[in-house]
Amino acid sequence: MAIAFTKYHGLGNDFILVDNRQQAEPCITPEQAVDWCDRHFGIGADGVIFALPGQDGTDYTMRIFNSDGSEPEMCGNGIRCLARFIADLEAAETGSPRPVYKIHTLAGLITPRLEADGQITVDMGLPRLLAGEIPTTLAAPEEKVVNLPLEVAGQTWQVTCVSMGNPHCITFVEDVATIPLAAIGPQFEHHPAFPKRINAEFIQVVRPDYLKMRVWERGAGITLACGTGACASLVATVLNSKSDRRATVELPGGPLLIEWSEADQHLYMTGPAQKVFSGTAL
Ligand code: ZDP
Repeated sequence: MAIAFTKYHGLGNDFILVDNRQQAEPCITPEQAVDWCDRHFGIGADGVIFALPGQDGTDYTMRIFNSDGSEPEMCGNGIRCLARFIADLEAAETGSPRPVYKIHTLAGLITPRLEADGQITVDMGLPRLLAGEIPTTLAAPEEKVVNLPLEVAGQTWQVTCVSMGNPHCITFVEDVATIPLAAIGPQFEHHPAFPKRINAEFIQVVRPDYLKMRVWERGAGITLACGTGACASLVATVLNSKSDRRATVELPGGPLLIEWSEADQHLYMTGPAQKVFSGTAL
């Protein structure tokens, strides 16, 4: 069956967007998503994102399949792409897209806002810090995991764990450029301490308001950017008294501005989302 799609990226984290507003379930299977994401035999992307009808009073629902077919709870760069995609759909249909959308996700309500300068700011909600919420067995379920030792690849790493709806494990390093990410990333992802696997971020604190990050993503491997990972990393740097509550996080694909609000304790992420091309998958 021919299915129309549009490809977008947020800082090189690229997604195939599908207008799935006619039905509540994604119109392709996880197995098809794996084929679509293949960079040689398919369209090529880090994931497939579906714009579904809203629920619980929201405007739309977002679901996403990673490039390995697994389904994450949330996706920060992806929801900026979704907001741009919806705005493009609404502009074509009504001529006047709304600037703010309430999006239902498996991580709860997420609210992207289109800014006048073309950037998108997303209210990413509250971080979750308890080991049971991550989930991880590195501490008792009601305890936080801040600067605790984890054995990976014959080395002891001091890690901090944060959930943005999806699970993240953050490690501070002197120099992100020298981390053997392709070798150690899978060993973090599949470590038995993480029953739902993990996204692994490596952070170099350049200044309290400027962090450098590299990421190994659960279900997608090395990617150029990870919005939930940048938010989780800012929370981890604050918990370790290494950064301000507002910082630029520089990813291989470019910078995101992240703020952990004092007022409502939500994470706010500002960054771009760009359309690349539209097509039909056969
Ligand atoms: O949690 C996971 O399985 C991630 N691979 C989801 C995707 C995260 C993403 N890169 C982001 O920007 O938050 C899309």
